Amino acid sequence: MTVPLHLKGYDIQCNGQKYVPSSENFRKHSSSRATSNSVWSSSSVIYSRSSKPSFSNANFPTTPEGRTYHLGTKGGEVANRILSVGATQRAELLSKLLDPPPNGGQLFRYLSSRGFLTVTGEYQGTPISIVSTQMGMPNMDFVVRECRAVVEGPMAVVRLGTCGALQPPASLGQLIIAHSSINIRRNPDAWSDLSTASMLPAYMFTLPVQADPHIVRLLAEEASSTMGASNVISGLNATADSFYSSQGRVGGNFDDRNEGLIEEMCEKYPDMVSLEMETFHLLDMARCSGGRVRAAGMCLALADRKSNEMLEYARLEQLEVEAGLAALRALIKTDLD
Ligand code: R1P
Ligand code: URA
Repeated sequence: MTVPLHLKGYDIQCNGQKYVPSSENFRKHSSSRATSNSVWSSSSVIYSRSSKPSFSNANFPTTPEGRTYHLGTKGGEVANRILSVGATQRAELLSKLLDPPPNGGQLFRYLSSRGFLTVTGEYQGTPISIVSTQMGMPNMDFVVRECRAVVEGPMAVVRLGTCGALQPPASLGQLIIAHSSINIRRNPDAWSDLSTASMLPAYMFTLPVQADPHIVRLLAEEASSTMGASNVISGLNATADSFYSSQGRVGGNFDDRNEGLIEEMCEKYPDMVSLEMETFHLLDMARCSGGRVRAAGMCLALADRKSNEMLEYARLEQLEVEAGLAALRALIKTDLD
């Protein structure tokens, strides 16, 4: 049965049970005391530039109370199931799907001076954090390392982003789950003055890294239920170090030598379907975590790189909520033992 969901103006069609949005579900409590088993403190915190924290340990800087340098969170404020999204606006939107802690108070919110927003609450009784990762692999590096530093025990991270649809079967508006990812980077040495530079490739491709197959399976099941199976595909992702040059976007202002790059990618990797900027690094970090981080990534196809079309923004927001629900449901089912 399809049940309409209402979330602040969004009319979401979702197969299965009736969902009560957390914004209508907030319990009003006078106490803001956190119980010993809750993973976050129940007060809202905004980290402002006017407060001047002092950091020690140049190797991994933290404040005396244990706040990390860029995300600004400390132990007890981040859940071990994390939904990483690019835009802060997407984090705000999806935080409406979370419930506050059962002991009262509000969702935990922390906006760091570097612009990373962490929101912690519960989804169907399980603690979850939503973190806005912003853009690019260095920012994903901050998120994974600094969350890992303040979370106890095993951790699961799902990325929900947007991407370009590279080639069929990918198309505009689909949710594309990465079963694996490669990294494509512009090779600056190819532009050097050395006589050998012309022999160098302008773009370099890494070997693929695999997503966690258990989380991939859960994401596919949950997304098929919230979005319809025909709107969900999986395939090889490419994470680029630029939205422009290394994703084959051409323009006259720079010597990018990328005119044939899209064709090269399609020919070399017939199952490559999505192009974006973070997934590879998330999967690579998980691979290097000694089993302490399980990760997967999926993206909504916002740009069709063959037809040159872009998805309408209003449609994107509705898809973000449907895909966000799928991510939350997959995260709470992820086995972390
Ligand atoms: C580029 O516009 C950004 O959008 C994609 C890319 O990976 C990059 O971060 O993802 P998000 O929508 O999650 O930011
Ligand atoms: N994000 C990207 O990185 N590339 C696209 O084409 C669309 C969104």
